[in-house]
Amino acid sequence: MIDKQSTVPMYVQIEEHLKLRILQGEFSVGIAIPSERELTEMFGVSRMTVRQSITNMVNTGLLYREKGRGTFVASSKVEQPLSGLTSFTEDMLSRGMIPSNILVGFDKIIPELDVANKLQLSEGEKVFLVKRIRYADDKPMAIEKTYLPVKLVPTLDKDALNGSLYAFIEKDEQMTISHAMQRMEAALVNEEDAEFLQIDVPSAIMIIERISYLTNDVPFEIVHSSYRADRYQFLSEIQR
Ligand code: 16G
Repeated sequence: MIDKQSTVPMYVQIEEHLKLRILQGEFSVGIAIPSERELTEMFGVSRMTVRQSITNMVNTGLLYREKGRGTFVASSKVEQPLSGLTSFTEDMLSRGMIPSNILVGFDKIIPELDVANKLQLSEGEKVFLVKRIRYADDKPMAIEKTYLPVKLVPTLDKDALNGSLYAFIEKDEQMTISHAMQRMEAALVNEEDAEFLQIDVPSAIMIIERISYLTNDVPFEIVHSSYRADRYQFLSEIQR
């Protein structure tokens, strides 16, 4: 299968071979490809060569690694439009995926000045600081750190946060979510978040900061989200 005399490097030949088998459906989405050891035997090359091929395919998004489980064929990424003010729950349900959360932090704190200013709070006013890992079909997609003024959502509790925050605000609290401002930037994941997202360090993530407002321009949340770059693609329509 591998031509060791060829001018095409062996790791490239292995990549081509694996890509072909993915294309032919022999290795399908979510299915583990053979282990590094098996591939090493299969191709009669060194483990380093196999590792280089796999790493390249992980970097281009064709494969993904799960700690302790193996390397899998990646599904095409979630396409996230940047035009609508939707919630994670709505986004996943609309794609036929099942959303779930793990609440890893829920505190009532006096926020730092920057957060207090953005939420238009006076000195000493408290916020809920919520940290959730967001899953789609039991796969980690994103981490969200959310600040919400306590005075706006005093009854917020763990039950509400295990479901949809936006549903709690709109249905239970009968408030109207109106608009938001978002900024995005690329980053490398840190150790702690890599654990939560089940990715290696360093992997790319997309960070989004969203400030969302109720009607009358009342800010009700600041969210710092870290999205897995291998699971997301962001889409916007532009006009000339
Ligand atoms: C989205 C929003 C986040 C919001 C959350 C509510 C971005 C960048 N973030 O993830 O601001 O708090 O949805 O989701 O889009 P939920 O209603 O499912 O809890």
